[in-house]
Amino acid sequence: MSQIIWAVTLALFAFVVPARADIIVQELEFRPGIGERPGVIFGRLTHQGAVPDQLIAVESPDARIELHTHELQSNVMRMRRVTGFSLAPGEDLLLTSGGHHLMVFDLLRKQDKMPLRLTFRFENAPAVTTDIAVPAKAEAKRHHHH
Ligand SMILES: [Cu+2]
Repeated sequence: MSQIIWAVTLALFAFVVPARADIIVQELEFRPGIGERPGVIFGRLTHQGAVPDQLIAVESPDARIELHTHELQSNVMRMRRVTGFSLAPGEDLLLTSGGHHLMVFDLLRKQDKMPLRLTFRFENAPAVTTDIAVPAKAEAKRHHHH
């Protein structure tokens, strides 16, 4: 009997302890674009794992999200789309003005006050899905989309 209980306990333990370390997505802020211009998302990603990881995509049912960075080209800062952001163990990845950021294209407003749903996909860590508030200004600008 005690052997059975021990086996069940072990099975539960194996199930509960995550095999992959989580990445915390926090301090998200959505700044809508003016008119038809794309919006931008800032925030902070905290990597709790022991091995390097990478943010490879951010998906949304309500918009197309691109990963962008800023780069100095001929003394001019320009935005450039990238395929991923590196996440070093124990370090935060900052999504910030003038640095790495998320660009929001083709924002679709299904109903008023609906938040923007984002799914962050990583090379190793489990995906993180979170909702981000859409400021009222964006709703007013979204009377017509094509
Ligand atoms: Cu950009």
